Amino acid sequence: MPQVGISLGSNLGERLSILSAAVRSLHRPQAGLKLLGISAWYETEPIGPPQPNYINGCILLETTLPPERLLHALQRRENYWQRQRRERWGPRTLDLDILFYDEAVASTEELTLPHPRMAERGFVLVPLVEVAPNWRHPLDGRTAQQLLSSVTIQGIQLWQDRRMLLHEIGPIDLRPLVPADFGKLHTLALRCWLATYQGLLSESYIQDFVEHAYHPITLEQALTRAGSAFWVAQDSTGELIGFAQVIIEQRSALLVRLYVAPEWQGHRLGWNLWQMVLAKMCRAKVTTCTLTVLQTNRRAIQYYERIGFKQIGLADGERYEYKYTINP
Ligand code: A4P
Ligand code: MG
Repeated sequence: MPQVGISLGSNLGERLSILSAAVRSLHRPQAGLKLLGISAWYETEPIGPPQPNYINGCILLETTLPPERLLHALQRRENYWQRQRRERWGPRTLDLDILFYDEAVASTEELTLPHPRMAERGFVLVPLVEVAPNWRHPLDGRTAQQLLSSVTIQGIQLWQDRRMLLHEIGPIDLRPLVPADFGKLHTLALRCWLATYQGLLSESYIQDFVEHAYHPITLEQALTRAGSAFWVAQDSTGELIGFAQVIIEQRSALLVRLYVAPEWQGHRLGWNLWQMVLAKMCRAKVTTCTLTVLQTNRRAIQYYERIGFKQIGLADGERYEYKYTINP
């Protein structure tokens, strides 16, 4: 099956969550798109007119789509992020370029292969060598690694070192909660609560609370409440492994819950889930997200602070209030 290198870039909005949502959306084995590799993310100084710094990265895909159809699939994803095309090389929420399609050479009005400017650009080649070091440029004969050694890498800095491993990102899907999930969600919530609040709340309190908060009637209300968005994450076998709910009112959102199955903690699912939720809020033009957390829940506090929430005060019930400001 053909292998393609794709370069990703963003310099507007919540750059990282847009990019990681784009990467996830490009792993669709049934639709002929399979992720083979993901690079680290780099922050790069802009080439072209003055504009904010970019985050860039590369992925390697295996695909059954012919080149033009792949290009259209990428353009639909750019459009989803309200990509505006005002000036050439101007700022954008998402740019997806096909760097190469195997060793194909093509030049039509729509598509040039390999990408005509890839060999000059450090922000393309630095991440590319992580996923396809031995790919050989069909016109110039050099490998990606050799191309990299002849460009400057000034202005390119590692932004997120830990690569998103395929087994973590590929099979995970975030989708809206539906009533058929209620039973499974109740079981998962109880496991999450017991793991999270062990030693902080009594077991009988936790059981009563979950019984009520994850009762089908309460969940039905959560689904139908104005502005409420409730998502579940599932693995490739369809098992629920995380969930999140936000209530959006105009430009603000309240993060009501964000939980990851205990056996998935430490696997970056919490981070990925948050990035997915953030991407949804960003699309809904939300500018701030708040939450409250029990003062004794050190683990959750550490987690929220690590992902960028700032404490803004106290809330009822011995809780802290936290706020996250979303990039416009
Ligand atoms: N097109 C032709 N070949 C391809 C291909 N291999 N992949 C056509 C994707 N598209 C291809 O692209 C314009 C047209 O190119 C498309 O309609 C498609 O039919 P576009 O994405 O609408 O516009 P663009 O991206 O502004 O144009 P261009 O010329 O592709 O820009 P570049 O070269 O991608 O540069 N600085 C940093 N640090 N990081 C960046 O990521 N990106 C750019 C954009 C400028 N400066 C940057 C970065
Ligand atoms: Mg482009």
